[in-house]
Amino acid sequence: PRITVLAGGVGGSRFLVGMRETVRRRGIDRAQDHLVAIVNTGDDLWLSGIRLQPDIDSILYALAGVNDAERGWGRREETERVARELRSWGAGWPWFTLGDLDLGTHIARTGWLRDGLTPTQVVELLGRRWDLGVRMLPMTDTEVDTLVTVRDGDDVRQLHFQEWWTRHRAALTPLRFDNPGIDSALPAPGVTEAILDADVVVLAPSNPVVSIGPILAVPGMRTALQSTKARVVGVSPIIDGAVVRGMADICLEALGVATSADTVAALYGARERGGLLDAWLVAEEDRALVPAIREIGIRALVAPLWMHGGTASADVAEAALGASGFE
Ligand code: GDP
Ligand code: FO1
Ligand code: CA
Repeated sequence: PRITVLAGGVGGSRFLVGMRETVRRRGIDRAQDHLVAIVNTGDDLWLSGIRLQPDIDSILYALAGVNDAERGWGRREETERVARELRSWGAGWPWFTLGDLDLGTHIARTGWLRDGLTPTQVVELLGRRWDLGVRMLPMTDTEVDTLVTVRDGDDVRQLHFQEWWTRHRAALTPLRFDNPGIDSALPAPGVTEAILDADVVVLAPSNPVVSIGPILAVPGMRTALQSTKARVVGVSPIIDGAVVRGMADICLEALGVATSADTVAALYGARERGGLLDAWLVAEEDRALVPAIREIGIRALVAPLWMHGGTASADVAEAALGASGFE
């Protein structure tokens, strides 16, 4: 099978670990020949002259088994000696910690970029260290930021997504999210083909606004999803009216979308009616929403959606494959 997954950080990496397992269960050794991840780069940033790619790194570390699963980002057994030095220098953001091991990744990446490699080539190099079993592609090689417009008392101002989330813990009410310049970004090499040539395309249970949103905003992406012969299956990041973790609920509110598995399905829309989804997986807790989702024109299926651990993630991935009609 050729499986292409659109993914952000935590939800994306948990799902990809499961999907890799389902591919390997089918007796396939080189899972990376069958499984492509198109990864959000909207929350990438420059800090102290270093290029960070939070969602790429979350997926990289999780597939390599070196991630801090509890915290949800960065490396396991991390130390922070360099971060303390940076704080003493007043360099970077004092509320944004670059771990020592994580910095190794950022320095390698930044060096390769300065040598003239494209982000796609850099991601390919990062992926070579471990047997990831997934081919990672950044959504675009164009640098795009995610900016959040917030209301701050009587003021309206714009700040970087990382500042809004990591520094303010989403406490400032967001009015909108923007990716300036994304209208002139191009899909990274291989991205359009990965969608058009797939047997199955999955929208991972990632943040619909700041992870899947930027991927879909890259010009050509929606057209590719609408014209692929593959079934497009989405997995709900919302269970029982709540996020599993993170701030997708607050992001959705800015779009005027309720935090519910059916409203997120409606946000993506039915492929047969100009939207993106053929099928949508919801948790047992959301069984009552199935008729409403079918009403929108999307095949709704109840599936296990809790991805706590590799086996649980594989069950979710199996359900997504099942929903695609491709076993
Ligand atoms: P980020 O870039 O690290 O914020 O991660 P993503 O955008 O990939 O994923 C964030 C989303 O993952 C959140 O909206 C969560 O609700 C969702 N998520 C995390 N764990 C699970 C899980 O076990 N099951 C499901 N269905 N969604 C999950
Ligand atoms: N999240 C935090 O809450 N605090 C941090 O200091 C922090 C540092 C950090 C460094 C590199 C990296 O790749 C991710 C990092 N994150 C940190 C996670 C990140 O801000 C977000 O959770 C995701 O980007 C959300 O989409
Ligand atoms: Ca992210």
